[in-house]
Amino acid sequence: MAQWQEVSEKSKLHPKPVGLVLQYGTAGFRTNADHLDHVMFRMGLLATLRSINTKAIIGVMVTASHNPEEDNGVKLIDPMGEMLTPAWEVYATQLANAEQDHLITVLKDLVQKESIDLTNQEAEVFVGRDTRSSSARLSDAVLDGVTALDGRSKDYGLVTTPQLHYMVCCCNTRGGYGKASVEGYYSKLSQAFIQLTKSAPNRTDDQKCLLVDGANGIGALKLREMEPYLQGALKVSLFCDGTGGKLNHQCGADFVKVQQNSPKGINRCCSFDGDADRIVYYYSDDHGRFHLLDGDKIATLISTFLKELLTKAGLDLKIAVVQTAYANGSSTRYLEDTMKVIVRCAKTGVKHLHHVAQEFDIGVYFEANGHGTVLFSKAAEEKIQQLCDDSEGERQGAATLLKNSVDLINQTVGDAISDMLLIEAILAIKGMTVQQWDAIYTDLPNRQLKVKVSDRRVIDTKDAERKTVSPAGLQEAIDRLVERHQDGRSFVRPSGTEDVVRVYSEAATQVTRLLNHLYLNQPLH
Ligand code: NG1
Ligand code: ZN
Repeated sequence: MAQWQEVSEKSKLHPKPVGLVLQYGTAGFRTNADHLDHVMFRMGLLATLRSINTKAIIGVMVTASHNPEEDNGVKLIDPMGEMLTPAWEVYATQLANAEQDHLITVLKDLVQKESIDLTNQEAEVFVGRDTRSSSARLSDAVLDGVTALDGRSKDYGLVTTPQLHYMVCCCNTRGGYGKASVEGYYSKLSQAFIQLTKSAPNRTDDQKCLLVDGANGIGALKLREMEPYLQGALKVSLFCDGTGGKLNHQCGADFVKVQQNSPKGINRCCSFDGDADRIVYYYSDDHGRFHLLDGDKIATLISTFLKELLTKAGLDLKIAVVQTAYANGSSTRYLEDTMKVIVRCAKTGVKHLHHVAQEFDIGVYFEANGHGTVLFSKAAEEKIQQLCDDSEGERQGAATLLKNSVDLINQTVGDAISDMLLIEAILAIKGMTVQQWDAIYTDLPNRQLKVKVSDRRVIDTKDAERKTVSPAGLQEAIDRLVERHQDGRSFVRPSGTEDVVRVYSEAATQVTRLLNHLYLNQPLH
């Protein structure tokens, strides 16, 4: 077939380095930008086939998120704005690793397995990219892949990851989710934010101003574009805005979360990551001590707010919070015991959390690192709308706040800009300072580190990665250590994005055994 001939010819312009093996991991492909040209071309091909297969628009985002500037990566977006379905992740890996002379065979196999009819089929792919210097040429390679299979493409250029998810969802729902343009995105979110904050008419200037660390990336650029739409309802002071510093270097959500340190000594502030799908908040207290409000604190604030509104509105909707093993034990305890909300634990990676959150009327999901959002079931959205129309007084007020929250939230994926606006609105409506928010519960002291081992795949886990099943004896050894500490909890798991094993532990105190031995006369063993 002439089509395969063309793909074969064009693929020679994007040659695969012989022997290079990559995997479509937790967040797509990620590695040094110099090794990705062939992967991008092939993901253009894959997205086109997926588009024919689903009869819908598919998205391709070129970014390596919080990784260093030298890296890059790519992830595919499925029709409703969600992450690529797992079965196709396997195809993505096969396609990326096929040696040059096997590429067509692998493609034909896929076409056959998925019964894709290549004759007279329309395909459309949306492409977006972050601000990395390599991203423009790599997104051109994606576009080449789409063209090679006669697909149509729309290049959105520089956009945040969540913005591209939003575009895909808007178009596939024929405008049902919003207008598929950056202006549409800014208008929808800004209007919802302005409506929400009308419920807090006495906001002080202090409450209206927020410092934002843009990680020297796309989030900074887009937030600046969005400011006029907010009509002064939020005054953003951007730093690490890409005008001087390097992407994600000593700034951004991952740096702040992992180093537990702020890029500057500051009051209420938040940090995005390199593609603006993560956010963390923080402040320094009077003693200059740094306080982090991570994804767990964000999930707590949002779920508390929503639950209170449900009660006021008299709406009987099932709300749950979905976390991962990295959620601080204090947050889980507070949510279950004090807030009385259902808490579920999912495997690391937002696609797993997203999936679990879909089981509830309202599913709030956040990874501790600040990646998350809220999902509302169709039925929940309809009930909220109905109450807005049919009720009055306090019930209608609560229903309207819920409706505006739905509009402000990007339900397709975690979105730093949308999350930030929601948090700012909640703080304003509740008249809460960042310090009061922080005081809802106190994090258990915790540590996270990574260990290089020769083969991380020897570690196998169960129970949402909280227990190991192999190698033999490892779990027992962890259990023996953990049981010696009050509120102790620890787990190890192989990373899905780096060639390392991650180790996490937390306990009621961080006093070392040596100090216990010296001062409390406890045994050292
Ligand atoms: P891995 O490398 O599998 O731990 C990391 C993050 C995830 C998620 C992905 C994708 C931690 C401990 N892990 O996954 O939460 O965000 O990257 O970016 O932060
Ligand atoms: Zn990211």
